[in-house]
Amino acid sequence: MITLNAICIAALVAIAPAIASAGTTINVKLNDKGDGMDMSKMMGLGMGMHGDMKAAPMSITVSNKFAVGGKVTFNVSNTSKSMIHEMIVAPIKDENTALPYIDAENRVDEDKAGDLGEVSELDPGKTGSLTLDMKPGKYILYCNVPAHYAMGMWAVLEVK
Ligand SMILES: [Cu+2]
Repeated sequence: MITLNAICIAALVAIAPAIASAGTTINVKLNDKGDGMDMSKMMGLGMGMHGDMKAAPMSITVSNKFAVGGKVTFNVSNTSKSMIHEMIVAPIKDENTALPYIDAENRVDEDKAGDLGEVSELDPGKTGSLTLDMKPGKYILYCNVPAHYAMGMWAVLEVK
């Protein structure tokens, strides 16, 4: 019995760290409403821009808005039929403060916002993944193809 117990304990000790380090997996979808969208009227929908998000022609949806601190894996899928999208991860203070923006280029200033990692420029229908070691805090996932962020392509993730 002692031997059996010892074997069981050894097995548990071996398995436990594997479970603890598996981390959180988040499925991320990069979405748009297709070629028929009227893009000209759909700006001002970035974080903290106070636009009507229900009207957003583009979006990022996440399977989970919370993750556990440590390893976080993002499995990213571009659901678009016609457009390139990407996912960039940056830390944020809160959900109401606008990200630094380059108006002339119609996109977020990635350097000022702080780029923790990205799955860049996925063709329509393609997938990619990214694993980050994340500390507790709030983060934004956004697409920085020109104008996409302001058309609603962002989501907030909280790491606890
Ligand atoms: Cu995009």
